[in-house]
Amino acid sequence: MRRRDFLLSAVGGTLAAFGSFDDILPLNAAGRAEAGDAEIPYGAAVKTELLDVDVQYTDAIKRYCRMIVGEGGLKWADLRPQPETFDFTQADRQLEFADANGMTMRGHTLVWYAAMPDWALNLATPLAAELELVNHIETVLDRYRGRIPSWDVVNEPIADDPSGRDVIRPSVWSEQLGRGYIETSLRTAAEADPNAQLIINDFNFEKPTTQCRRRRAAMIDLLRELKDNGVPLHGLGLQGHLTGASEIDQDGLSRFVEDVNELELDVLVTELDVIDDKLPGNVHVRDQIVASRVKDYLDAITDVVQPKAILTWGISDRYTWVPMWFSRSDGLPNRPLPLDDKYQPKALFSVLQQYTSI
Ligand code: 9MR
Repeated sequence: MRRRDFLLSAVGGTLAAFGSFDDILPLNAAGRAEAGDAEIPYGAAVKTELLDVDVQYTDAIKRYCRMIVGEGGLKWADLRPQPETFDFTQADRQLEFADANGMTMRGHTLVWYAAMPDWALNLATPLAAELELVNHIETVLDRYRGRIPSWDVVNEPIADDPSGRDVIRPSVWSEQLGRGYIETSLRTAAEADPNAQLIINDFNFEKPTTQCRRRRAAMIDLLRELKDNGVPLHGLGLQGHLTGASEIDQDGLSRFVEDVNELELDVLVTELDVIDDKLPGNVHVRDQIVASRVKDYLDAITDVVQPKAILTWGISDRYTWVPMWFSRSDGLPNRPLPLDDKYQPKALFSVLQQYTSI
């Protein structure tokens, strides 16, 4: 039963047209009590070089997070500069920080098409690719077995706009091994750390577009195939890089989460933020829209299941990936995250308080 069927959103469509929405958010304490059955652990992606260096940043992570994930560090480009080298410096530092502060750490990510060193992009045969893939997963999980409990084993496997037979995103792994690289990765991970939570992580399921409908269908097909074949897989990570200028397709998203749930897979929100390049410049207006998108998104998910974790991709607008790809044409800084660049909580923070431990 979906909560939305009997609990009408206070904000919902009101903001959709960027109309009048002054002071609808932040929501009050009553909203918090209604919205969640239990607090969902909150976490954030961290930049290794800032930990215990930028004091305000570090304090914010310590104060609000129960969980961290490295924004980098475990990606092949960081870990595998040369074929024979594993450089664990960043990931070790992140884990040490998590342990010292009573947090858990998620592992991001074992297999991705991007952030790859050249030598790995040039793996030229199926045998070479499989040997490297298996060796990589075994080596990393051997090192962190029992210490990093949850892994984005495969990141972004679905093609941007899946159609026909082109459903899997092109990568060196799919080129050499076909879609079987996903099964191989999961089976290798399960053998290397039988207790780890193994996740497939992907984005762009939430807009009211044909593309997103296709992406949801392709992901459900993939998850079903893996489950039918007895492949070890425990959940789906919804990245949640929301597009501020687009409404959330709440019905489509809820149905998708129902399908995932029926496959007995957990749901996590792994990289939440709101891309605000096309939103109005006015900061108050922008922050309200950003917050309302996240509320719509989390309502649609929590109507069906409680995610096992909700992590934002960064914590403060001071440090965010968004301007790398989505800088604003008016030159104003992006505001995608729960704290502003002075570490003050924004409307998005209040929304997260309704659902999470933040
Ligand atoms: O935020 C990350 C950025 O700092 C890196 O340069 C980039 C490439 O490694 O990856 C970004 O994080 C991405 C994540 O790993 C996967 N989902 C999309 C994220 C934002 O691009």
